[in-house]
Amino acid sequence: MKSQDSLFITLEGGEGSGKSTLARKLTETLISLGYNAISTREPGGTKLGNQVRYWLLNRDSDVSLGSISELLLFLAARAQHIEELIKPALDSGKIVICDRFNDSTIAYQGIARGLGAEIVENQCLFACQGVLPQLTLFLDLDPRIGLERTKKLSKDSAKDGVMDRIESEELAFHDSVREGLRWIAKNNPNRVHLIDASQTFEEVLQNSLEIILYSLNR
Ligand code: Z5A
Repeated sequence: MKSQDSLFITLEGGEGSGKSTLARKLTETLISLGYNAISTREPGGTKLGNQVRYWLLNRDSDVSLGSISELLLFLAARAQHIEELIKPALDSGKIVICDRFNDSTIAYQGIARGLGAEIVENQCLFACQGVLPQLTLFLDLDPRIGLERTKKLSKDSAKDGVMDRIESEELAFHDSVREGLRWIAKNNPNRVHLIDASQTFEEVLQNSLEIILYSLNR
């Protein structure tokens, strides 16, 4: 195992942009190169996170949710995720790759749901208590392509093309998420690296690895 400093990496992008596949492959590759790396996702990563995930995403759940409750549930799951998993892993020198984090909350709840980017960013900062990503890979993709990939994936996995509560929002909502993520990338050029997710998966993986290895060896 290489001696290394911890690194907190987040993956952001719309539905079907390839984040989960990339998180898996990056973790495997970094481990094969001798790094101590783990991957996790939001909402999720803890028992509370997985329960909150069910309420937030399952279309069959009979829990009704307004935009503010939705925001606070994402943040409750995040606070627990940081305390229970992310911070201990970073404190022990690991590379943590997290599929979605604060930028999703700012883009989905702050911008697309209309709660306000600044107020949501401040709420995120409160929930994170100083544990913030050093590097973010933003997989930028037209939502039309991403949603097609997701539909195909759910068909292939015998879910009969059923989309979750947020996936099934209007296309305009997903366009607004993409614009939001682009705006965040433009305002955080040192942290956020935009990757063209319409490339082949191998190209996306290669671009991502170059950015991470550069960051680790700096
Ligand atoms: N959300 C929120 O509103 N606020 C928040 O604060 C947070 C989240 C944290 C989480 O859903 C939902 O919660 C999400 C945002 C919201 N909204 N929705 N819906 P999730 O975790 O279930 O799903 P997701 O994050 O949207 O991911 P996804 O739909 O599973 O997509 P993905 O992870 O980006 O893609 P993938 O599963 O890796 O790939 C999809 C398919 O495309 C698969 O068959 C791959 O093999 C294929 N693929 C991947 N890359 C490529 C390339 N380059 N070319 C061709 N095909 C590819």
